[in-house]
Order: sequence, then C-alpha cells, then structure tokens
Amino acid sequence: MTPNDCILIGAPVDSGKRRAGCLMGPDALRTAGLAEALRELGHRVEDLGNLSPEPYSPDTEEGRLFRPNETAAWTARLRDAAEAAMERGLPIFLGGDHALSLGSVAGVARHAARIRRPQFVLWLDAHSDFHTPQTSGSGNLHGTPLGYVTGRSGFDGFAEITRPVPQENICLLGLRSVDEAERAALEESRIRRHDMREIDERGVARPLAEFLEHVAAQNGMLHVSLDVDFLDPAIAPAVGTTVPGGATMREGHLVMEMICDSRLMTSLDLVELNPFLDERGRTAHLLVELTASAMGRRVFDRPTRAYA
Ligand code: 5AB
Ligand code: MN
Ligand code: MN
Ligand code: MN
Repeated sequence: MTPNDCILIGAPVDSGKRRAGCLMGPDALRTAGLAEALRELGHRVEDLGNLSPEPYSPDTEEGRLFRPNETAAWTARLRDAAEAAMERGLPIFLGGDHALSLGSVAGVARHAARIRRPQFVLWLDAHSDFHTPQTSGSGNLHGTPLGYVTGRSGFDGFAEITRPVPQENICLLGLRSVDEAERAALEESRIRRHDMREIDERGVARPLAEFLEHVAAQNGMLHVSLDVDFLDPAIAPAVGTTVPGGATMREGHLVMEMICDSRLMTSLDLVELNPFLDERGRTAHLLVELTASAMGRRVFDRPTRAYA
C-alpha cells in the first residue's frame, strides 16, 4: 500500500449518550498500539493528541435531549479539525462515542466539496443512527449523526450543514437494531442499507463490493465510520449498546481488507469504544487490528478482486 500520512485525532466525546466511559477511548486505542501498527505498515503517523469542545454553556440535564450543548460544541470543533486534517493526510478519529461523527463527517464533506469531489460514507454499525433530535426516543445524540450530516432538520443550536452528504452516497452495513421512526425515514430515503439477514444470505463481500464500485466510478472520497457494535459482542464487548448477532472477526477483517484493496478510504472514525467495559483490552486491540487490515496488513497480495 502507498504510504499515507495518518493523522490521529483524539476525540474523547462522551456526551452522545448517558452511559459514561467513551472518553477513555482515545487513550485505550493508543495503549493498544495504534500508531505503532500503522508505522509498521510503512505509514507516517502524527498524533494530534486529544481535542476539546469549543466553549459552551453547561447543559442542564433537564430537557429531553441529553447534553445537546456539549455535543454541539464538539461538533463545531471536530468539523473544523476534520476539514483541516483532510488537507494534510488521512485523519483517523479516535472516539469517543458516535456523536463525534456529526463533526468528523460534516468536516470531511466540506473538504470534499471544496476540492469538487463527491463524499461517500460507509457506516459499519448495528444501528442506523439516522434520528433527528425530534424522532430520537432516547434523546441520545449518538443516534443522530447520519440525520445531521444528510441535512435533516431539527438540529437547533448545531452548526448549519452547508454540504449535506447525498443520501445515495451512504451505505449502512451490519444493521440489526433500527427504531421505527428511523425505519420509516430510511425507507423513504435513498440510503443504501444492508442488514445482518442480508449479510447472512449474501455474505458481507458482495454488498460491500457493490458500494465500493459505485464510489470508485465517481472518483469519490470515502469516509468509513466503524462503530464497535458493528461487531458481535462476543468478540467486542467494550460497548454500551451491545446487540447480539453482529459481524464475526473474519467478516470485520474482510470488510477492512476490501476497503484497503479499493484504495478509496480517505478518513476513518473508530467510535463507541468504552474501555470501562472491556476485557483486558481485547476490544481496543481488535480495533487496532481492524485498522491495520484497512491500512495494508495482509498475508498475500490478491491477484483479483471479484466478489460477484
Ligand atoms: B450508536 C437507539 N437507536 O436512538 C437510540 O451506538 C440506539 O452510535 C442508538 O449506533 C445507538 O437511542 C447509537 C436506540
Ligand atoms: Mn451502534
Ligand atoms: Mn453508531
Ligand atoms: Mn453504540
């Protein structure tokens, strides 16, 4: 793989849901050897350390939404950090809960618009995260990033989305927990979606290959957002929102290896790791291994990439 300038951006966002602990994620990923694994693959690595949110008025904890001011402040900071990092290399956002993707995706989409290339998003997650603050039943904003970046309304107090990601440029893979309001909105949308049943029937490679070919055909930028709960909780226990029946170890690696072969990935989120719930660091280590697969670790080079 051609060496990349990897820019590690610690984003200890913990305001996207009520169960605390994701703020320890960036340091767990560092401790598990993320930078070393990337350097071993020949990449240059710069670690920007941990960001903090822009100044904000403290949340009152009284409303239906959980900590909207804090998440809006993170969104503004991360959007600018993402846009700036895209100028210099391949940003890897070390989460932090999935609310960080309101900012990371908004920022990379702005960069793509500026250089006049289409932005695509691959969402690896048990959940569809397509709520708006109004449709969310929990009030937890980690369930809303795709609603925000596609330009759905209702995100009062959040930076305005000037470059929405087109629905047809988004692919959800791994779904097995979708709320009724999300299902209705998804069915009216052009978002591509593949649930675990489809993965059982067709394997993970075919739906993913279809999407990657679509991205390549349009010379797109590809943001990959990896939520720990994409993986089965038996192999990745360190997450607050476990849903049984997730991707296996090999399905996870295959996805990342195919992303690597496609050479399309231009930015990456590693989100929802809650080290407080981990078992001897195994989930953090798995995320490092998966990132290595996406960034060039392999046994043999493959002569072909046909998954039809
Ligand atoms: B995650 C749920 N849909 O809105 C909600 O982990 C779960 O970033 C959201 O995918 C899960 O609270 C958000 C029930
Ligand atoms: Mn999830
Ligand atoms: Mn998620
Ligand atoms: Mn989760």
